Amino acid sequence: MSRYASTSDLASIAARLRSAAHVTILTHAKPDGDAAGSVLALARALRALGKHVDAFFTGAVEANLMSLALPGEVLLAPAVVPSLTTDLVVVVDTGAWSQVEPLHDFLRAMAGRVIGLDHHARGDDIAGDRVVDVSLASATQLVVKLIDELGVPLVAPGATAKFSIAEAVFTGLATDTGWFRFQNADAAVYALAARLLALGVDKIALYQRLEENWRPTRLGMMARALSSLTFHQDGAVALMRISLQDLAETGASSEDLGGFVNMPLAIGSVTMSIVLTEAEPNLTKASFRSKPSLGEVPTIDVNAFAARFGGGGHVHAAGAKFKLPFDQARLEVERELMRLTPVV
Ligand SMILES: [Mn+2]
Repeated sequence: MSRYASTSDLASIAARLRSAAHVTILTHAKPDGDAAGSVLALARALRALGKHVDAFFTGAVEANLMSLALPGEVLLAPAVVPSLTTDLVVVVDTGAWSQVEPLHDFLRAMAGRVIGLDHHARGDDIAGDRVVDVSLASATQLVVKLIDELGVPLVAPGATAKFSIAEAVFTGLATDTGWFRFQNADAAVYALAARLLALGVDKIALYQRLEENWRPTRLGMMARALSSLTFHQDGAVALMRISLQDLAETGASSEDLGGFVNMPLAIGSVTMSIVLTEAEPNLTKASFRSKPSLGEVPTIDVNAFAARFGGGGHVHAAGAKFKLPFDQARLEVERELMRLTPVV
């Protein structure tokens, strides 16, 4: 298995994009703020250069995230199928086949004309030419470097920052760092945030559009999730479960569940949080989060933990899928938790 790493550089990718007339931009299914922000930022930059751009979100998209896009700015796959007549495809914020399932046929057909821009530690060979930088907190940090290489201003002259490249970049930066709280919010993150704020990005308005714009069903489901909480490894690991029955009874949908996995990290003893979500009767999705170590307590590498189940992500945020019924997936996770080096 070849290592998932850069095979190209931003200057070469910028050159390929400059010579393309029609570019298609994709990201992982069920996009988060960084995925959506990366797609929108790159789409806006390439359109500013006069390119014909098909920008796609795939799978269920939170209504909050749709508020980032202007009407008609993005297409929704798989309902809309990407056109094979495009010159180049750019896949942002993922390089894993498992995260672009509805687009496999399209991406295989486009082989050789797919570019990857990612900041994840694990991925596959979707893109022949790719830049992978795991030191970056958000994929939008990488996208903005490419846009700077292309020479496109982050806010068009005379325009406001709303619906600008800058706003899309800020969205990825803010959401992938937990609004600048996580360990990955380093000096480079704050420096880029300062640049974007100086361009007029309205962080309060953006926070309200993205984080304070939920339906009541989210809180109903939150109550369910919290009541399912169990503790493992002497209280160091918190596990929550969300079943199809919970979703049916609260009227919530998967779009209402974003960020739940972070809630148990508010508990002092908890260094790792897990949410298991029953997506289908034989498909369970797991989200893993861990807290950075402050000294005595070792950090749990959830990327390595997720890898035991064929998943992956980052040291402090990762995911995995189980083609198993809900209770069996939970048993698998609990069994692996027993093998975790004790953390107290
Ligand atoms: Mn990301």
